[in-house]
Amino acid sequence: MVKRSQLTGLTGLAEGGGSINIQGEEQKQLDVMTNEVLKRALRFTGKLGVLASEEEDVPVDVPSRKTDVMFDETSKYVAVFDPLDGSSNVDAGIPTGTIFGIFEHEEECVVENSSDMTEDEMKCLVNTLKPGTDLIASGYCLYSSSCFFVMTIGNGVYGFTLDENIGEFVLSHPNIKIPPTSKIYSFNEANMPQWDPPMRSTVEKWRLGTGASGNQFSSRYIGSMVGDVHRTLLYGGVFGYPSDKKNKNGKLRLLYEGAPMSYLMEQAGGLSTTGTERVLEIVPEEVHQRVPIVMGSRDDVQEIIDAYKNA
Ligand code: P6P
Repeated sequence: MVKRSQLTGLTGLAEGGGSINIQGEEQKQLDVMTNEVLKRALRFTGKLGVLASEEEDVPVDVPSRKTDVMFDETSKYVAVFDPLDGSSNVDAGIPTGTIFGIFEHEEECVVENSSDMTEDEMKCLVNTLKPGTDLIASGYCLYSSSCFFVMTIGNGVYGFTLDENIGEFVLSHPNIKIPPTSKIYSFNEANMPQWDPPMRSTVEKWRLGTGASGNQFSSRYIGSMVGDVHRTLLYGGVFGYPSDKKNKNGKLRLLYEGAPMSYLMEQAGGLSTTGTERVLEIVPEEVHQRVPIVMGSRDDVQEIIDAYKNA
């Protein structure tokens, strides 16, 4: 859908701009459609108890299908996802991606109709949403020069590439490990004057080649988290959206962007921090809460952590 969107009129805003999601962002047509595709595919598994999406105001309880022979009450999961992260880039053909995380689903939230939930039902569904340390799987799909599928189930990071000739994802990166040090930082540098001093001073050193590694860094930033994270995993580097004066919690969402990507990063031997705490340990209080994130090559992210500690 993404690849052909230029030809099928699927670029541009949903409902001519009238569709605003809970983030207060104008939804693209593809935001809405990819969200539906993902919900339908996940429902079809019969294994899903709850899902939370960037494009859904509140978590959606997936009605049990007792009649379905595949249905198995005990193996319900919670899926959290951003169906098309970086969608504002689609119209220009810049890489975008889907980010997902999977949790076990213990809480039994019987929600008749998730559009008019009671306070308790809402609390129950939000309780279903756990810290990143509870993730049992996470990953992303990157729609770029190739279509990549990168995932972890807690025992390393595996990367697949879609072979369109056979319509299958082929294991192309059997064991992704991020280089411990790097020469690439990946931030929206326009926000640098607003960053916390430890963040600003460290990146200024990297620019001058006077940081801990002595490496002269270069800047790479495509404004699409999945593409920036994929390059960081393969080449090494430090990607992030740190806290700044305007946005104390940065811009990225904890549940379906920060935590799933942090799980991958740690599984690949990297680190992911807010500057002062490990992203995976943050317990969500609100489905769409934002989190400051600096993730990537272990030694370089450690330099940021140390700078915050010393400050
Ligand atoms: P900015 C895309 O909108 C996104 O959520 C991430 O994919 C990306 O890393 C970030 O926002 C880009 O934000 O403010 O630098 O354009």
